[in-house]
Amino acid sequence: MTDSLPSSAAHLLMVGPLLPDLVADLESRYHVHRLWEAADASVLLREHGASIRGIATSGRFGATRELIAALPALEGIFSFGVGYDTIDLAAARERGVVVTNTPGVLDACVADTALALMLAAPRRIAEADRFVRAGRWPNDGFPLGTRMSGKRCGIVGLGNIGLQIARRAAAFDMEILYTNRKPRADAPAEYRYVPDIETLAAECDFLVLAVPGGAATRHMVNARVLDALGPKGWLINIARGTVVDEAALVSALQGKRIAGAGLDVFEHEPATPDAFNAMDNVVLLPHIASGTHETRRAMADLMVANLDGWFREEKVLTRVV
Ligand code: 8YV
Repeated sequence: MTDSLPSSAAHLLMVGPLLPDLVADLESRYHVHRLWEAADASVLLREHGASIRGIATSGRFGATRELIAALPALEGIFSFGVGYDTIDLAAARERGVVVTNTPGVLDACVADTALALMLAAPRRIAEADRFVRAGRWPNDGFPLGTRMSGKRCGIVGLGNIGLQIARRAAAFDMEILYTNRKPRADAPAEYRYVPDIETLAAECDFLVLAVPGGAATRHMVNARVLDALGPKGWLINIARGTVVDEAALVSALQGKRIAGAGLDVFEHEPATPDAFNAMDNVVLLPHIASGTHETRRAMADLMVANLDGWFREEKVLTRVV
């Protein structure tokens, strides 16, 4: 907390560490209380809870009903990230608390990451890198990969990120299929709508997840969907780990019932199943889809604009609730 700020500056509770530049920005404008650094969170909440008007958080740290209830003066929850499945929206609504996220600015980088995984897994890019570094090239042959371009790309959730994935995949001469709550009227006519995920999995080579997390999509990819994807199908997840029944995925991979996977998100991240470590047909990323200097800066700017907008004139740019 910076003492040189005017006492009229709003008090914010930061749930977990955010981008250092963003933290510095926020600390120059607001009285920031760092929840994750408190030796005892309940002591911090007892001492400062009554003066806290905003929560600064991210998709990773969220905001629970319990936390919202501990802050009687709370006006807004401002999240760094587009996904808000870890924020208790019902609790926010009940309290009349505004919730904002950072949509739009990260679509391109998240879609880029989906394509990176779609190339890396079947073309064995990460495995090939390990092969060269291990000094094996002079003595061993490297196995052939599987072609990605020209195959069928099945997108689950044709939102803004899904659309950007589709555009990129189309540039790789892929046929685009998608499932969504309903067909997207503004989607190019050549994108084929499939009413359910199991049929989509059966008809595509790459099943690419781009739906929001939360109760409605939990374990949408289960053993049946994976079996429909089949031994030549690849699962790509840049959405949320909870969308996939991870135990079923491990079992499908172990039984070679799908070809492989490219994963940026995990059901219990940052923990990942040990079984993945022995699988060369699985590419693992530590939830970095939006992790570029440019995109994280744009997300930070949008989050600050929401915060400043709210505390100056009760106006926000990207409201969820
Ligand atoms: C961020 C994300 O890494 O936007 C999201 O929903 O998952 C990512 O962009 C995350 O919000 C930061 O924790």
